[in-house]
Amino acid sequence: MRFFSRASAHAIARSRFRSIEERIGILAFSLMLIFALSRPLWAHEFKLGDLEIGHPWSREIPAGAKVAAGYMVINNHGAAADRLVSITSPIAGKAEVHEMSVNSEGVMTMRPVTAGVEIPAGGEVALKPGAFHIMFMDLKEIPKAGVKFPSTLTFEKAGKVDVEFAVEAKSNEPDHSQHQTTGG
Ligand SMILES: [Cu+2]
Repeated sequence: MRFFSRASAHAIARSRFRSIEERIGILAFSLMLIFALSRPLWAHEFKLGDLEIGHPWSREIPAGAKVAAGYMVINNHGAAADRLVSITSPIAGKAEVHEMSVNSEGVMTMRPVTAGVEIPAGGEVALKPGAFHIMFMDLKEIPKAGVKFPSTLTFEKAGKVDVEFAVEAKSNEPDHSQHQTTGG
């Protein structure tokens, strides 16, 4: 009995000691897991010099639609501003950078951004629904959810970079139907 209790006390002490290391391990593992789960599995990014292009994506378009939109987040870690000036893709005869905004009558409008999108030094620009976006026109191929299509971005200073747009299924996010009615 005495031996037993001493042995179990020893076991408890040892397991308590071990659990500290284990806890650290579990904590580290949990943090990794949380980090992994907080980023969508399909998240992907591309680098070009000081520029970082995060998760280019496009939403699946309804049957009969003639244009598709592209979105991404561009970070500029450099000390000088750069500009996204043009974009091409084998799936589209033509691609433009567009800007969406609400006019004085409260109507959503969009127009091509001829001078390109400035990515400020140390800054970030999000191309997203309702704001700047890429418009893929004269589609040769209809982007299907779950696939990725290639595209080349050209920046004024950094030059060209090949990226892939991940096509996502339609969701409840604000849609891009404005383009279907105005034709891009
Ligand atoms: Cu557009």
